[in-house]
Amino acid sequence: MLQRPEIIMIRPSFFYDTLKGFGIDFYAGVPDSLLKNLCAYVTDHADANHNIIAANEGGAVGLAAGHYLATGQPACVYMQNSGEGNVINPLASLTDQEVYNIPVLLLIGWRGKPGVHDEPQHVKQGKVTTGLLSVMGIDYTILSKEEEKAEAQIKKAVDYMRHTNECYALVIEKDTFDTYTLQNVEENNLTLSREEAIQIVAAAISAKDVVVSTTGMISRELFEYRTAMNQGHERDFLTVGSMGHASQIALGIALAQSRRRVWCFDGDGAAIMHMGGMAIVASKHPQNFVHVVFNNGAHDSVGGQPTVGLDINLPDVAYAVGYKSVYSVSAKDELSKQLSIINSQLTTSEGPVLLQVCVKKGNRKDLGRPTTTPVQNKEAIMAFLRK
Ligand SMILES: Cc1ncc(C[n+]2csc(CCOP(=O)(O)OP(=O)(O)O)c2C)c(N)n1
Repeated sequence: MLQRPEIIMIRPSFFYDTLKGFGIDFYAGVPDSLLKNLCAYVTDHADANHNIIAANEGGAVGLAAGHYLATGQPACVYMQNSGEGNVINPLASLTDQEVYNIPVLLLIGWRGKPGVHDEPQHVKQGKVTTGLLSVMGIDYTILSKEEEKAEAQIKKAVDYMRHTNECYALVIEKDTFDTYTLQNVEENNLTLSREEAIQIVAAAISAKDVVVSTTGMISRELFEYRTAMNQGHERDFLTVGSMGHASQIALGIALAQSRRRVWCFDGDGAAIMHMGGMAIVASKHPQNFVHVVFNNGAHDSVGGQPTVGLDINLPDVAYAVGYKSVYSVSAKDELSKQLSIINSQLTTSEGPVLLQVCVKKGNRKDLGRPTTTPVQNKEAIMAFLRK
């Protein structure tokens, strides 16, 4: 009989207990799909003050530094490799041995590893993941999928951090962590799905308008909607990477083309990641700017880990920084009504507008991915914007 090869992976409980054994029990980070099982385990087993899902990865390094100052213990910061960009500044000017010399154990999910097929936004980041660590002078290892070897690597990392007070990175390949299903699922009682909400908003915007959509499922659902409706994709800029910057891309377009409405389709995780961008949007008073935040209180695209999106009042934040009109809806008919108000108002009154659409978590299992390349997407929208 043909034997199936044994799949070797690390149990999340093993990793968590091993770190705990070495005195590391404080986690901060931004979730990643490659670290989904570990993040779920940490969420279930660390108390709320020992696992902080940060606004962005740089903030997580800040939290780790604060924890070290108060306890003398290094913390673990988890992230997708796309978060490396967000941590370079605090790694170079806060934790580095030439500045405060503070140890942090970095756990970096390696999307786009050379030789492993991945989406276009991960290819470049995958190539430079370890090179960036080297250039920053951060020692690292690729974590073994065998527990015994992984334990030895973790011990080496901890010894290194204790002796040098420097950061150390564990780079995590796909399928390193065994399955773990989150037990403490925070359900919201919302009924509208993000995909339905996206379809309603996309159907309500005029043919001249453009959309800048954010990283993850929001862009994928918008792309599928256009395909299903036999529409082209030239009006949409799908920000497949660069999480948290969609509103600034949209602002750049809105300022250059003030007679055209620009809609930003944002997620709560992304909006919070670089929330300061909202103040900059408001400071320019773009009358042609509509910021739609599909708020499910989660990083849905990478496993549904919670954000603070539904615990804070995003419309109030937008209003406080100077958005002219802010709305929040959670039902289909409310959404349609609000869109017609926004559409009628925009011709007369001032923007920017923020529309929060509270939606439930989850996505269609057979959701596809954009079939055009990022460069094709750029060329198509630039041609459309020239019209
Ligand atoms: C800088 C950076 N960190 C992390 C990621 C991984 N990532 C991709 S989508 C996503 C979640 C987005 O959440 P949200 O904006 O709330 O949208 P949702 O998926 O819930 O619709 C994350 C964390 C990334 N792409 N870039």
